[in-house]
Amino acid sequence: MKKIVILVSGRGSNMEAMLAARAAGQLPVEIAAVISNRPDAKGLETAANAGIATRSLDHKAYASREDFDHALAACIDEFSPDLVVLAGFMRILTPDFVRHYEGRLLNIHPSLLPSFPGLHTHQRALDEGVRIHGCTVHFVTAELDHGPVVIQAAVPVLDSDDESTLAARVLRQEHSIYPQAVRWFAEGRLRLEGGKVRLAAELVADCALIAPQLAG
Ligand code: NHR
Ligand code: GAR
Repeated sequence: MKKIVILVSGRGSNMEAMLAARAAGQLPVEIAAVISNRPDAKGLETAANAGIATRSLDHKAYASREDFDHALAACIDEFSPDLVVLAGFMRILTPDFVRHYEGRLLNIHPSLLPSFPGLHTHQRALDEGVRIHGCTVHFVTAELDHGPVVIQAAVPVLDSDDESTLAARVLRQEHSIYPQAVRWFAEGRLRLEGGKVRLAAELVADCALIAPQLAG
């Protein structure tokens, strides 16, 4: 069975979605460890309660990004994972770190990339007035939020939305597509080849047609 290490910075609901999928027999992986750059991350507590090894490496204790990433990679590699999963991990990673995990480092980003890379994606989507928003699972490359896309889910943006209602709608989709992507990897159906995603999987859905909300 493939081994994964999950990196979190906070709440850890995407990590919980992986635990739930595993418990339901839908994610054939060994979750070797959950690691956080924030010692107080709720996700660490959740993982420890589920009997998973946890580690925390406070990025503020390191003099540079390179030093932190070096220590982080050493910590991860103690578990010799096949795949490293960023789940709400909030530190930009150095090119050396990314290269070390090439083809075995996934991220979930809360927008339909290439729209809205970076932070505060839901508020920016509202400010732009887009009608469709969503989330993206991608392989991580050195260029932030620009790696090859594995799977995306779309949600409508409603006139009544604020940042938190929109974030909640997107988050429900994150909890569905991220375990799916990790499952494909675990089953050997998903890989990065020459900088492109190769996926041997059935079509998940035909298409999503999302119209603007009717006024009134
Ligand atoms: N690293 C690389 N090289 N490439 C990517 O695609 C990465 C990455 C590290 C994290 C997740 C990403 C997201 O999905 C991710 C993708 C953090 C920031 C950020 O600005 C931006 C994007 C993402 C994660 N972080 C600030 C920093 O200075 C700190 C912000 C904070 O601590 O709240 O690192 O959105
Ligand atoms: C998720 O919405 C994830 O997509 C996003 O943060 C949230 C983490 O929630 N990630 C980023 O913004 C990365 N910069 P979680 O901790 O409950 O999984």
